[in-house]
Amino acid sequence: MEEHSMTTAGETTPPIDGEWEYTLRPRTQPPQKGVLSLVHEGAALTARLRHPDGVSSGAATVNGSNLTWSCPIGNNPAPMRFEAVVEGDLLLGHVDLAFGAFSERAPLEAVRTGSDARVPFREGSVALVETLAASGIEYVFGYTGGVSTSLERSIVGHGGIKDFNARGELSAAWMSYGYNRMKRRAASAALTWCVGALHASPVVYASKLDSTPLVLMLMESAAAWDMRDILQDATELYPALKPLSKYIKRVVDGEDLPLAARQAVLAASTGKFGPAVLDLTQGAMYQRTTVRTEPLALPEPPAAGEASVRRTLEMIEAAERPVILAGAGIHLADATGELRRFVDTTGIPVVTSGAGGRTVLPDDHPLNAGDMSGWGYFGTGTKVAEEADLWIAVGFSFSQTATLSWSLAKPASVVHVDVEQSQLGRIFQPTLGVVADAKMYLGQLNSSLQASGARSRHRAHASQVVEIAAAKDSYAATLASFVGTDPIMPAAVGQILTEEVPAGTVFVNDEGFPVPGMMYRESKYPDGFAAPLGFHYAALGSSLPVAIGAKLAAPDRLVVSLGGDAGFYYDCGELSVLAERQLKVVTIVLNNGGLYGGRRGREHGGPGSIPAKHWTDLPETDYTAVAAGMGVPGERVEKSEQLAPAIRRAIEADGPYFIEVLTAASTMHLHLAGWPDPSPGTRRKGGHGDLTVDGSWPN
Ligand SMILES: Cc1ncc(C[n+]2csc(CCOP(=O)(O)OP(=O)(O)O)c2C)c(N)n1
Ligand SMILES: [Mg+2]
Repeated sequence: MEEHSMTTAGETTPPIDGEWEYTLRPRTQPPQKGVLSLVHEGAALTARLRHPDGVSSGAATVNGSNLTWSCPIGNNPAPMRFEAVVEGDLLLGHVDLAFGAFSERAPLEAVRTGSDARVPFREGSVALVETLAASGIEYVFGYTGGVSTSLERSIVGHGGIKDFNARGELSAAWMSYGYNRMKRRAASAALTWCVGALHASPVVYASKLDSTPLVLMLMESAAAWDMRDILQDATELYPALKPLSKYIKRVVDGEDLPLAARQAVLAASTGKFGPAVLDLTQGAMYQRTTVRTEPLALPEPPAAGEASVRRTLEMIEAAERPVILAGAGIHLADATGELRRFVDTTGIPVVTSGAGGRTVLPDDHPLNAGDMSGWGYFGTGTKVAEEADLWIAVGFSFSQTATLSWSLAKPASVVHVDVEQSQLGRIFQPTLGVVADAKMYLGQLNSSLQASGARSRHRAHASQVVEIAAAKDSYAATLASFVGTDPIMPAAVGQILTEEVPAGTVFVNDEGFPVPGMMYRESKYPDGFAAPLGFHYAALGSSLPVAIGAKLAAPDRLVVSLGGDAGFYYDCGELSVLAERQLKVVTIVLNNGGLYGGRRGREHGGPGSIPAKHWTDLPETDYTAVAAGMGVPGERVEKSEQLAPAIRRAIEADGPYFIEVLTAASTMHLHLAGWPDPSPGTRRKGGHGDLTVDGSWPN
C-alpha cells in the first residue's frame, strides 16, 4: 500500500513549484481567472494567488499529490479553503467559497504556465458552441442583454461561427429565418436575452406555419432563482413558447447542452421543417462538462415506397387530364430540377400555389399554368386545376390562399405527397397519400419513367397549352399597360425589376399589398427567382431582415427587399445594419401613404361598419431621408420615367441602396387576376372575410 504521510517542501512526488494559471468556476458567476504561485521558503510551501482584485497568500500543506491551503480571494477578507490534486501539469480541485451567508464549493482548475496541458473539461457554453458548429451552424444572429454574454463570449471565443447583431430581437430572428430558408436547414441560430425572447416569438410561429428551419436560443438567469420573480424573470417563457415551437427544451444542466443543441438542429432541419427553441439557464453556461460533441450529419430525407411510386404512375396512366399542384415544398426540398424533368417527360401541366410556389417552374415554361388563386399571377391555374381528373400535389399544403378557401372543384383522384405523415388527409381524403420528400419522390418517378422508357401519353392537351399561352400573352399585355403610368403602379415596379435584375435574383416581399404588386410580373429566367419568405404566417415587417439573412446565405446573388410603407415602419432600423456592414441589399418601399393601399378588406367588419380610413393613414414621412440618416444612399421616385434608371442605379451600386417609390391608394388592383373572383353568384371564396366553411372541401 502506498504510504501517505505529511510531507514538507521537496518531498512530494510530482513537482509542484512554480506558476499555474488557474480558473475558479462558481455556479452563478462568470469564471474567475488568475495565477497561482507555489513557492518554497525553506521548509514551508506558500500558495500565492494573483487575481483581478489583488494578491493573497496562505501556507500550504502537501500530502502526496494532494495540496491544501487557505487564503482570501477577491475583496472578502475571510480565508477560503482550497483543495487540489496535482496531476503532472494539471492541478484540479475546488475551493469552498463563503461570502456572508452565501457559500459554495466552486471547481478549481489550473495548468502549469508554459505547459501545453489541457484541462479535460470545458464550460457548458463552450460545449454548446462546439456542438452548434459541429451541427452546421454558421451564423448566430442576435441581440444582447443581461447574461446573454455568458454564451456570447464562447461564440466569439470559438471563432468558427460568425456572429451578427440586429437592431432588435424580431429582426435578428427574421435574419436567421432568411438565412436558413436559403440553406434549407438550420445553418444559423438566433440568440436573445430572455426579456427579448417574446419579441422574437412571431418568427417562431411563422417558422412553424411556413415550415422553416429555425433554432432560437434564449438565455435566462440561473435556475437557482426560479421561485422568486427575479428581475426579468423567465420561468414562463418555456410554456409560452412551447405551443409555437416544434421542439423546445429548458436546459439547467450544462452536461445536457451538447445533446440539446444537436436535437434542436435536427428537429428544425428534418421532416416538416420548423422552429426549435433552447431555453438556456445561466448556470449551465459556466458548469464544466466532459460530455463529448459529435458532428451531426442530417439523415437522408424519406423516399416513397415502391408501391406508391408504381401506383402514382398507374393513376397518371389512367387519367385523362392530370395536373401537378406544386408549392413551396418544392423549393424547400430543392426539387425544382426534378419537377422540371418530370414535367418535360410527361407533359403534365403545373399549377402552383400563390406566393410560395411561384417560380418552382419558370413562368415562361409552356406547362406552367399559373396559380389557382390569382395572387398576383394569371388566373389560368384555376381553370386548368378544375378541369383535371387527377391532382398530383407535391410540396403543396392546400392552404387557404392556394385554394380559394378550398372552394375549387376537386377531382375524384388526388395523390398527395408530403414529408410529414400527419399532413396527409388533414383536410380531405386523398386517393393516395405518400410520405416522402418532394425531391426524392419526383426523382423516383423520373427514374421509373426512364427505366421503363415510358414517355407518358400525357403530352398536355393541345388546347391546354394554347389556352395557357393565350392567358400569358394577355396577362403580359395587361402588365405592359401598367408601365409608364402616373401615379406609378406597383405592377410597374415588378415589371421593370424583371427586366433589369440579373438571373438568380432573390426577392423578399413584405406582406403589404405590394406582395401581389411585386408578383405582377413574369420571370424570364430558367432558374426562377428564390422567394425565401413563406406566406402562411404573412407578417408585416419581415422583408428587410429576411433579405439580410438571404444575402448572407447567398452573397453572390442580388437580393431585393420590397414592401409597403406601413411594413417598413417595423423593420426600417435594419437599414443601419446594411450601412454598418456595407451589405448590398436593394430596399424598395412603395409609399402609398398608409396601410392597405386599396383600402381593401375594410368591409370585413361588416358593410359600412368602419370608415375606410380608420387607422390606415400614415403621417407623411420622408423615407428616403430616414434611409440616408441611417447611412443608406437612395432616391425617391415620383414619376414613372424615373423608375427604371433608379432601379439600374440600385443594381449597379457597390453597397446597399434604397428606393422610395411614390404610388397612390388608387393603384391597387388585386382583382387583376381574379382574386377573389368578384362576380356575384360564384362559389369562389377569397380569404379573411368568410365566416363559414360552407361550400368548402370536403364536398
Ligand atoms: C404584423 C402584422 N400586422 C397586421 C397585418 C395585417 N395587414 C396586412 S397588409 C396590411 C397593410 C400594409 O400596409 P403597407 O405595408 O403600407 O402595404 P400597402 O397595403 O399599403 O401596399 C396590414 C395592416 C399583418 N399582415 N401583419
Ligand atoms: Mg402602404
